Amino acid sequence: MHLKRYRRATLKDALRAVREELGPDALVLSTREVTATGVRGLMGGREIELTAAAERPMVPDTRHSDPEPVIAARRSRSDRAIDQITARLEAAGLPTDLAREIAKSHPVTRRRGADTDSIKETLARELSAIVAGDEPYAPIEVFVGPPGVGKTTTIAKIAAQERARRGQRLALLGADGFRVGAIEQLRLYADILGAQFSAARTPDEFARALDQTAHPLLVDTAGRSPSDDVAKEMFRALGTRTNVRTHLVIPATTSARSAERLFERFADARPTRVVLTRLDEADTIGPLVNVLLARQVPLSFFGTGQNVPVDLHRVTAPVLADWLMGEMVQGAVA
Ligand SMILES: Nc1nc2c(ncn2[C@@H]2O[C@H](COP(=O)(O)OP(=O)(O)OP(=O)(O)O)[C@@H](O)[C@H]2O)c(=O)[nH]1
Ligand SMILES: [Mg+2]
Repeated sequence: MHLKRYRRATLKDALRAVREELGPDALVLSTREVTATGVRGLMGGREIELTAAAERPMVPDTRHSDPEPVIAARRSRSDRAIDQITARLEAAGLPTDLAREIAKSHPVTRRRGADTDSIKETLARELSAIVAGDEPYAPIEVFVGPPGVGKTTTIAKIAAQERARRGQRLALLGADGFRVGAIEQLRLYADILGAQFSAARTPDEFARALDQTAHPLLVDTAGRSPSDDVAKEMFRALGTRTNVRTHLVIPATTSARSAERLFERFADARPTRVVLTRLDEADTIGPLVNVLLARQVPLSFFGTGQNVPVDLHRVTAPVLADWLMGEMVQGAVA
């Protein structure tokens, strides 16, 4: 659809110009009387402004060069502005379709020459569904995920930050009783922090520990799939409780496909949050954002390095937007 605006002395003149340029099928969208341009306008002269639309491209008019910007041109300027924002978001690693959707939701009046801050505001707004924010702890917070992704480290960072910030001591439960040293690592952190610690090696011990340990309780699990019999029973014990929030811990370097597989593998654990670790090693988290949006699972924490406790951040909308636009958060903001 091609739009063009005409200004002529009379309606008849304007209609003739439309027919000559856009053909007999052109559609007149609006007409109005306006102050004439130039000297005639200064003398109080009036003229007709007519807007018309046609299916076919406009024929260049060499007889009457219209000084008014045409609406079609204005449209394409807006498209170009969307293209530019899309390109910025793609450069940040967001998949093209998602980048374009977000660019389109950028306020129309701020599209041209959009600065990074305004793009971050739009990102923060559009991605709020996958941000857990500064929510209070559930009585039982469980961390599951494949081996070596940073479950124990994440728990230690959370407990240490809470201790430092609010003097709150979160209790720790090690349900990873199958590997020598696995529980000891968590026990050591609990000792340092003066936190209550318990360990569970069997599903019975696990159920007892969930009831008897103080809350909020952070639960570390074995880095194995819940399809293992013992882990399965433990997850079943958790599934019967309403006071549990389960976080799936995934390295930020995971591909979208692998993340999908992890969600399937840990489906029994019913994760309702995702912790991304190793952001310090990832170029972008754009593809994972897409997976989380599709599943509507919010991000709870970002792990940004090996240092306990500073390399952990609660995921708020501005924090997520900062990371996506390549502006990393420094220091603890949990
Ligand atoms: N670079 C980087 N390393 C991390 C991060 N989080 C954890 N690590 C490191 O990853 C390694 C494994 O961390 P753990 O916390 O033991 O991982 P886990 O998931 O508990 O491992 P398993 O108990 O064996 O399943 C350690 O060397 C951590 O220091 C992170 O955000 N960035
Ligand atoms: Mg561990």
